Amino acid sequence: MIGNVPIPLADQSLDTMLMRQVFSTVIASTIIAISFTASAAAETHVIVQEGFAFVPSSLTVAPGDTIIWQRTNGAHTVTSGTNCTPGAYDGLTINSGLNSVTPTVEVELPSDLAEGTLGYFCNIASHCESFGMQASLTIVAPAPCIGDLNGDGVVNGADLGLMLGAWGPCGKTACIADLNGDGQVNGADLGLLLGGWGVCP
Ligand SMILES: [Ca+2]
Ligand SMILES: [Ca+2]
Ligand SMILES: [Cu+2]
Repeated sequence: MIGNVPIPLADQSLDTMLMRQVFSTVIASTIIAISFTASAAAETHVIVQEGFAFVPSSLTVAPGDTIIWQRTNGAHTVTSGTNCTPGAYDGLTINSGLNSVTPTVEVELPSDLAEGTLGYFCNIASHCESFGMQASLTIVAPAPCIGDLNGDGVVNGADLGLMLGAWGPCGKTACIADLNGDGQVNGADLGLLLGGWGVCP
């Protein structure tokens, strides 16, 4: 019976199938991880126009976040600038009506937007000058979370698995597990990952 070849052959092909399955799972996870890394940290914030005010009037956000302004009533604008004067912030200009035709203004902040204070106001008549209809966004870049390869806010076994799956020289595709950017996924990167183990700061 042991000399009967079909059994080992069947086992071998099963092993091969399993290996292929594991391999494609690793590839799929890596692709998912790349797309998650790009967007996982981004949040959406809603600011509501109430009378001659934007609520909340100050809000801390991160580059890459999406800001949504919602109208309650009247005709207003969302216009970047300070002291009721239109202007750009780090190359970003916002200027949109916030009225019955455009009751919602949505802006995705550039992922490389500089840290600082992005002022904006309503540029209708004297809403800003007379009624103080101005507000601001405080732009603060989040602390990097080295080793969080899948972008879920924690460095754990899932990230370790991704790193081990990408072990060795980087290919032509994105090499997200190459934490120190030297073109190799090896012990140096593993050390960085383990050093950041746990919940992201
Ligand atoms: Ca993670
Ligand atoms: Ca490396
Ligand atoms: Cu207004």
